[in-house]
Amino acid sequence: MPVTTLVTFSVERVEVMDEEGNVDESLMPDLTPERIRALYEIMVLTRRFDERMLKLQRQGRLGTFARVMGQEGAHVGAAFALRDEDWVVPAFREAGIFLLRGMKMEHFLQYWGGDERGNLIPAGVRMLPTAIPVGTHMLHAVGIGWAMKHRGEKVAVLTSFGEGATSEGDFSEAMNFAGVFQAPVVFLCQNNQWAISVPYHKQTAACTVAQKAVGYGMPGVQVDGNDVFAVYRTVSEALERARNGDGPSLIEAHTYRVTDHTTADDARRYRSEEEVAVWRRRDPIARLARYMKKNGLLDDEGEAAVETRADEQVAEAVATFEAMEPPSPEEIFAHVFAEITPPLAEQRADLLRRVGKRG
Ligand SMILES: Cc1ncc(C[n+]2csc(CCOP(=O)(O)OP(=O)(O)O)c2C)c(N)n1
Repeated sequence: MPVTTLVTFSVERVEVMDEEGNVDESLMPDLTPERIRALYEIMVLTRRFDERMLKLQRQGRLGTFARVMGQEGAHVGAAFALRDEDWVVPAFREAGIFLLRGMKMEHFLQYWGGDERGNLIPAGVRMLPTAIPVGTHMLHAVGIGWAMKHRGEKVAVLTSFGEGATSEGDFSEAMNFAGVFQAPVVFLCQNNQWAISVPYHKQTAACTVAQKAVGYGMPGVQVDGNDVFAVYRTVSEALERARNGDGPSLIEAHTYRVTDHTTADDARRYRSEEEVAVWRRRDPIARLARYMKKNGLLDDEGEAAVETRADEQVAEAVATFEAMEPPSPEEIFAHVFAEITPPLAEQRADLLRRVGKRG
């Protein structure tokens, strides 16, 4: 009996733009200068928002925040490939997706300020709210994709998550179901190499996340996640395949979390400054700006104007957020379950008693 090879696989990595902003024209996605400027603006807005969130938290004006600095190329680049009728199901480190898809910045601030009412998605926007439980939302994405398929809508679902989420059973269930039922889902793993203090090599023995696609019968590819053109190109192709009924894909955006896990973390305790410095030099926004300057799409003055506009927008949203009425003690408990559970009812009564005492 001979031994035969049943399956062999290889994993491709896509890069379009180098760190100096030079592109491989043969791989360059079809983006007009206006679209490239719009992409740059939303990435800068995401960055300036992110920086302001840290300051607000440090000043005691915000609960916490999962910063996205350095990951704008990965998640903004991916969401930029969506059409309005497509769905997006993000996790918690995708501020740029929320801003791009029309979530009001003040509501996003309200959510991270601890007020769940800020998690309401505007009517008509095909997006699910922030999902803090790691990995659970990938199943929701597959459910939506399957429903869209049954309804005959030619749309795709993009869901994003960290590499830590791939160790959850939910990831396997979502990938398997999507593969078997050919759900139109694009799984985008923002592999930022750290799940809080757990490094990639302790998360998985696989040398890429992309190769996990093989086991579920779908294509998997790695892209340079700090190269926004590579991300946009790869995600666009995968979304198109999904819309055309050609099934799901897994895309690993290889990137790095240059800041702490959240404002409650201190990453200096578990990783070296040298490692971070290497990735800071690969900054996705600086790289795109270099490309744009070389190609006459941006100059120093334009760059400063984009930053000023972003800062103004953020300042306005912060002012609106800080003028909002906090929720009443009753409202804090209102939307947790359809019917309030006995322990929650007890906590609510306790809080009302305390507030009453204070008043
Ligand atoms: C089910 C669940 N387990 C644990 C946590 C605590 N937790 C929050 S983020 C995180 C790490 C997530 O890492 P990864 O998926 O790589 O995403 P990243 O934070 O790097 O963006 C953990 C363990 C959680 N929120 N949900």
